[in-house]
Amino acid sequence: STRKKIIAGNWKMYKTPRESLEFLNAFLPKVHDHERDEIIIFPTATSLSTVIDRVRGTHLRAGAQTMHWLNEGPYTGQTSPNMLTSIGATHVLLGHSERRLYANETYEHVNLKIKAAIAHDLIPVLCLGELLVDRQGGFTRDIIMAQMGAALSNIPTENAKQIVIAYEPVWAIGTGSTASPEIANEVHSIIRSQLEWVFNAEIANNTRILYGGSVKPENSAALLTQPDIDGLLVGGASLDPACFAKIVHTKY
Ligand code: G2H
Repeated sequence: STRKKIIAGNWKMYKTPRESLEFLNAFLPKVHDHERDEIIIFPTATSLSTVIDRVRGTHLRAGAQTMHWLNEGPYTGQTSPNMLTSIGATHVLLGHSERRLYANETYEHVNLKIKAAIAHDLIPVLCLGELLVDRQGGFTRDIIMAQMGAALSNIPTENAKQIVIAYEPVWAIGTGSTASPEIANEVHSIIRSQLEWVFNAEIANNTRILYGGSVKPENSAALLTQPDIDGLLVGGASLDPACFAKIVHTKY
C-alpha cells in the first residue's frame, strides 16, 4: 500500500523538559535521515513546547496526549485546541484507554474533540481498544464498532482524511503481552472495513491504523509487516532513545 507508516511515542506522565531534551539530543542524530516513516512524539503537557521547539526544522512532529474541545472557558486543568496550535503542536491523541479509565473520557467527548481537532487543523489520533473481558467474551468486534460509531459520528467525509487511528487492546497495554500480529491485524481490518462503511473506500484505503500495546524492538517487525498495520504507538519503549530509534529503524 502507499500509506506512509507512522511511528509515534506516547510518553504518558514521564519526562520533565530537561529529560525530554536529553532524549532528543540522543535520539535526533539517530533518526535525522529517516524519511521512510512519520515520527511523532506525544510528551506530557509541561514538556510539549520544549519538544516542539527542539524538533523545529526536523521531520519530527509533536502533539498533546489529550485536549478539551472548546477554545477557552472555566475548565480547570484543561488545554484547548487553540492553545495547542499556538505553540506549534500538529497532532493530538484522543480517547487513550488511560484517559477513559482514569479521566472519564467517553467516546462522546472524543467525538467533540475530533471535530475540534479538525476545525483547528490538528491531526487527531483516535485510540480504540477492547478490555480483556470484552475479548474473552467474544465482543471485540462489537466494542470496536461501538467506539468508532460514537467517536466518528457526524464527521463529514471530506474531513475524515486527516484522522489517524490507533488500535490498542487494553489487555496488551504496559502488560508485556502484545497482541499477536495476526490478532492485531484482524482487528485492524475490521476497523478498515468500518471506515469504508462510515465514510468510503478511499478513506478506508488511505487511513493509517497504528497498533499500540507493549510494542518493543523485538516485535515491531512482525507487527509492521501485517497488511493492515500502518505504524506503531509506543509507550514504555519510546522513553529510551536507543530503544525507540531501533523501533523506528525496524526492517520490513
Ligand atoms: C499503549 C502504549 C502506548 P505501552 O498505551 O500508547 O503503551 O507500549 O507501554 O504498552
